[in-house]
Amino acid sequence: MGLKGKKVLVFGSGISGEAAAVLLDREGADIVLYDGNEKLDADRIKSEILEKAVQCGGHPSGTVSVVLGEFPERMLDELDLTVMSPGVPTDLPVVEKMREMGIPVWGEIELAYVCGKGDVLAITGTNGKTTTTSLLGQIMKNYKESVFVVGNIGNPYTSVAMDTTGDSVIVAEMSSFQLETVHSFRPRVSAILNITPDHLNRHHTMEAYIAAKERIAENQTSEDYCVLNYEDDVLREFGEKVDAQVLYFSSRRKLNRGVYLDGKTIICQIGEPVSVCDTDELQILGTHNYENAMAAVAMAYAYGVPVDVIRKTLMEFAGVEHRIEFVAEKNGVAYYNDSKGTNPDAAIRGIQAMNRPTVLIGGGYDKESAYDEWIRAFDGKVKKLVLIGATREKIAQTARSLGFTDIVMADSFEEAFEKCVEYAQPGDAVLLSPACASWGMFKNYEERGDKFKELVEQL
Ligand code: UMA
Repeated sequence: MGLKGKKVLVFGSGISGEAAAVLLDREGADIVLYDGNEKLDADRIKSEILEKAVQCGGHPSGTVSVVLGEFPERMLDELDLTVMSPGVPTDLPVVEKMREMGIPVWGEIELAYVCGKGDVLAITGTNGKTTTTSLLGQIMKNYKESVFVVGNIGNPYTSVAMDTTGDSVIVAEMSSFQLETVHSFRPRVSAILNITPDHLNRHHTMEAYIAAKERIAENQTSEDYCVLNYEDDVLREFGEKVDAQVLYFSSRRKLNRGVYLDGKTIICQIGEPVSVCDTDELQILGTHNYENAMAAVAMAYAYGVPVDVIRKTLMEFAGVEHRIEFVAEKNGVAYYNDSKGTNPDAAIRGIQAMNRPTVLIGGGYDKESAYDEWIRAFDGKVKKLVLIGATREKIAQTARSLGFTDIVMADSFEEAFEKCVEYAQPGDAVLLSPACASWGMFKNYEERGDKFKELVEQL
């Protein structure tokens, strides 16, 4: 679809919505940016978009309008396209109505893909996406000139789409929210790292969540590659169904074709087996991180990156912020920021990485997760659980029913931190790994992690 002169509604004015509006402006579309939050400042949003469009070398058309609050239903008749922000549910009645009226509903990823050029390497999965995306982005930067790392990692794909050329590589972290609204999106190499329950309040069922994740490969053909975790039953089965060439990775067994751990050595066997490096040469720790590394190896190798470049980058890579990040040791207590532990499965990995008695901050926004597996993973390591946010009562109930009673409630993040300082003894760890999203108390997990680090620094 040519976008020039088309009436396009952008739904949501967070970072994706604003970047999508800038891109659409540069494409010459007639844009209505809509956000349900009536407290936002429409004039500020509009001038930001026009300013960014100019900075990006565009010629703003001036046809950007910003609508806040109640959805302007009368506008539906005029729309040629709607572009959804990832956080906006795709089953809202008004979105259903758009579909019924035949208005195409794209996500901002689809828009960027249609407007951009180059090869896309896309990663999804419940956990490990950001680490794998960062690592693969680093490998690609050590191999090619024009590389963009985008998506759920916090950098909208739409913000770079116009800068891509046929020679660019786009390394994209994709959430299930973003995958719900792709149509022609076709990565050259895709990967699904693992699938465990998350975001069930949005997708309602595990089946729908899995189906969203699997859309990453829906347009791939036998010229493309799809990298999957052999140890995940859902993904192993999915490998039988995809049209792309499947490459598995495994931390538990040798594979005939794929990337696997042989003792401590990462072997890439796509053709002749090649030894990539040993896990003790990596700076990132834990089996889950070795799996992330293997997925990145498989993706890079499938794309044609020489093993030397992959090996060198793997050994240089120091991990990502907010993911089991060591902050500082204060008065003999080690402080770890795992604010990216936004679901129980991710938070289990946070606990597993601790090797000291741990005071743990948990709780936050309610995504309708179950917390029993996470509590079971405490495994005698957690000496006190400090709970915050909307989920605190639910978590406390689950914990008590499983016999864990060392629980304290806090009314604010600062109070939770103070309690941790009070309970932690020299030799202990304080871990922020809440098993919940930050929403309701913070804008995002980065803001929560930054606050934690600020409080540690102030000690
Ligand atoms: N809004 C409405 N109506 C609604 C819901 C939201 O108008 O029914 C409006 C809100 O008022 C707000 C805007 O939509 O102004 C927010 O849009 P958004 O939630 O899509 O947020 P963005 O700032 O655009 O950030 C999004 C991703 N956010 C979500 O998926 C919730 C970011 O992922 C992503 O980095 C960014 O696009 C760039 O692509 C964050 C995230 O938490 C990190 N992702 C989830 C996760 O990792 O678990 C999926």
